[in-house]
Amino acid sequence: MDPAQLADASRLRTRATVLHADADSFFAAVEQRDKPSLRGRPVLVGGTGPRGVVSTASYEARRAGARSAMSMSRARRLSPAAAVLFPRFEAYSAYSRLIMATLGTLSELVEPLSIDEAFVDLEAGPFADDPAGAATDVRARIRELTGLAVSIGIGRTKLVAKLASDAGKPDGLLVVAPADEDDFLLPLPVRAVPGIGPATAAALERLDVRTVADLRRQPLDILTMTVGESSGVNLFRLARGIDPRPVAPSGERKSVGAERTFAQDIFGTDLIAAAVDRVTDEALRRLTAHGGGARTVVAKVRFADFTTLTRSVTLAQPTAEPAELRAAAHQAARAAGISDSVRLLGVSFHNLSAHAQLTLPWDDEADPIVLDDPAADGPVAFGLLTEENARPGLDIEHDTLGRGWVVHVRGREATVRFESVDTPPARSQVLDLDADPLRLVPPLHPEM
Ligand code: TTP
Ligand code: MG
Repeated sequence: MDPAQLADASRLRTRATVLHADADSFFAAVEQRDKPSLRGRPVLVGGTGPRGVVSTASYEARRAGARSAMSMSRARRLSPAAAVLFPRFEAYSAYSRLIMATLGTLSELVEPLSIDEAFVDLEAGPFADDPAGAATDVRARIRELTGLAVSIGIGRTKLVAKLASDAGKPDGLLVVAPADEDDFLLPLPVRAVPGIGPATAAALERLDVRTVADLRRQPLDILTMTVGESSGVNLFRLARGIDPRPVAPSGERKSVGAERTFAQDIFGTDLIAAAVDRVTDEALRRLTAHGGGARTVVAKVRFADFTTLTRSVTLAQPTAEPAELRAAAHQAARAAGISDSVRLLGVSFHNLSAHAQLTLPWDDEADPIVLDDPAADGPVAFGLLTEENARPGLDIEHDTLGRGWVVHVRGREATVRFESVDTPPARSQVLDLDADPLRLVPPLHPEM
């Protein structure tokens, strides 16, 4: 490959009109919004069981060192004052829809990347001449509508826009003009570049490459020898700020998958693994027919007693790579803790992306994220609150005392706070569930 041709940036747009928006500490910020007594306090959202993992930490808890993907027990030790909450995916989806709809007023071309993150192509809307004004305005409107802070970065490419929104966090807006791109990119550590995971970063470190400037000094053939042909080419281009990926809204389709009910219940690790493989084959065939890749793989398991469980694995980036998706399907199935007889197995792909083929080939280094399933069959059933179904943070309602949320339940004694998005902060109070039954209820949706 000809390095001069690869370094040719003439196909890139000339104005900084790619916008990247990412909500700050999203799950925790939604919790602080919906639970006024937690505003300004450290909050950890994630698995609340003994082996739980942190989904996200509020900035107050991050100051104490708590981070996404850390074990909840470690995060609690670092931030002992933190409120620890079980995720309420329904609430996060509702806030996400409002954020995405508001971004949609800037341009027809909005590409959601995750629940709280999207690219917007301002060239396709009326604000191409005033990206900073559009960003200031949209941040204010999202703040007004949802109470949430969204950081925005703007650049000539997806690469620069994403790095700029990271650099501006929290509650930031950073526009990187084409003339300032090198000043912005060159000092950044290569680890900050999306797609460069720990293994690639370690390989680069052996070449004494720590910053984007170091990376730019490496000849193409050294890079391809170090990390392989296609990754090397990608690194060579990214080091020069060359990233021609278009903002590409994903299609209508939300998921593809397959499921199978067995004539006879199956059990045993080997049989179940073989069944996961067969169902995954079918799901992969449908994904290939649909085109593109997926970021989330959901395994659905129905046991002989008809209880149904779903578990999902979300990868750091969308992929169309069958081996990666298959590994994620097995991981999700294992996370469902299959031990009993199984009646039905399903595997489906979500967070579909038309452009997974453009993701960087070294993406597989990032650890996948395992979440309790946000979709159907989740662990939350609405009905009367008991010690068994109680999870800290869930919404409850009392006939006369109104709406609030669960702090904890011991036996028939429930500690709750009666507050919601537009009430003053409430003190916690203890109720006897026999005298004062509480209903678990779905979250209130924020309105447009
Ligand atoms: P992020 O945007 O990566 O993180 P964040 O919004 O919490 O914080 P910030 O952007 O300010 O750095 O992820 C969005 C949400 O996705 C996050 O609030 C929780 C969820 N998530 C997980 O469940 N597990 C994870 O490992 C990560 C990184 C995020
Ligand atoms: Mg975020």
